Amino acid sequence: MKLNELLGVEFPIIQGGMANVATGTFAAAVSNAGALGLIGSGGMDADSLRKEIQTARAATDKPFGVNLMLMNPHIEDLAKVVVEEEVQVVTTGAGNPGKYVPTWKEAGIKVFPVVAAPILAKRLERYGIDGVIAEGTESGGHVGEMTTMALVPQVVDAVSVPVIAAGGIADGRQMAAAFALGACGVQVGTCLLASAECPIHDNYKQAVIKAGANDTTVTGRTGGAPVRVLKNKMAREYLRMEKQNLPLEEMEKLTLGSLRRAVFDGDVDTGSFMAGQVAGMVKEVRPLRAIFEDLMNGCQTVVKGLTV
Ligand code: TUI
Repeated sequence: MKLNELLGVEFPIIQGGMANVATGTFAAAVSNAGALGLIGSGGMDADSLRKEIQTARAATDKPFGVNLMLMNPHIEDLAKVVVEEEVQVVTTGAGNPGKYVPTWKEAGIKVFPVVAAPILAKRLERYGIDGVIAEGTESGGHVGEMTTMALVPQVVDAVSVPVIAAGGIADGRQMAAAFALGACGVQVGTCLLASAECPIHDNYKQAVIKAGANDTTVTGRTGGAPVRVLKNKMAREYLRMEKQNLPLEEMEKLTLGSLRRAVFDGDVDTGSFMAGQVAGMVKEVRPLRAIFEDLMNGCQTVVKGLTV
């Protein structure tokens, strides 16, 4: 099954759920550029999600979806809003969405949970999900342990629904590799942070552009919520506190509101600049359409030119 046909979009590309970044306006811009846009509801409550869905609907006649971050304190309400607002696609992250899936499926929503291990993919298949997004630890934000290279084929072998690869994908070579691993499409986030349409502070875009191959790190491993961010003063301080085994509450003071400080204030010292390992490949701010066309054309060129 072709992912673009399954979703009713031009390219087999889904935008990552990026909390505080992916507004209704941004999701609509992604959909208008030919991929599947998602509203990142990670930092939202029910009213703000409803508003963003209405904004997206007014800005595009193409399909778009909502990403639900399962650690969101308002998750029960948000799970109802996507039904009431007749959202076409839901992706989930940072947990097991099993208990919500039957209601979403009854409402005709296409459901694609993000998983970081094959076991959860297998469990969720029984609930009637439409596909699964296998996200490797290369990605930005909340991450699992497995790499995309090891994870995707093992998820492909574990389930019979379509698999979408995520984590470490920013150009046509990586997109081609995802197809070679058995995926039917890709999810990208980091390479969209530096899009012209992305509504983040310019300091965030510049930090992604300036980042080199070794400039991300994972904070929060000790507390059980590992998050990949660009190295900065905040990240270094957090890692230092983790090494000292300081109490979780002390470290949480440091991260409280830190994603918002990055996205809205561009605070280069105390912000959490979530980004994946491919940040080192992102060199300039470009329009969404150009980013998607390059991914797609690059992928096709690579596939045609393979010699083994
Ligand atoms: O969810 C993400 N990426 C995110 S969420 C987020 S907001 C946040 N902010 C601060 C701390 C934590 C989160 C920023 N980035 N990606 C999808 C993803 N899901 N990655 C890993 C997982 C995952 C992990 C465990 C999915 C399921 C899971 O299951 C555990 C279980 O219950 O079986």
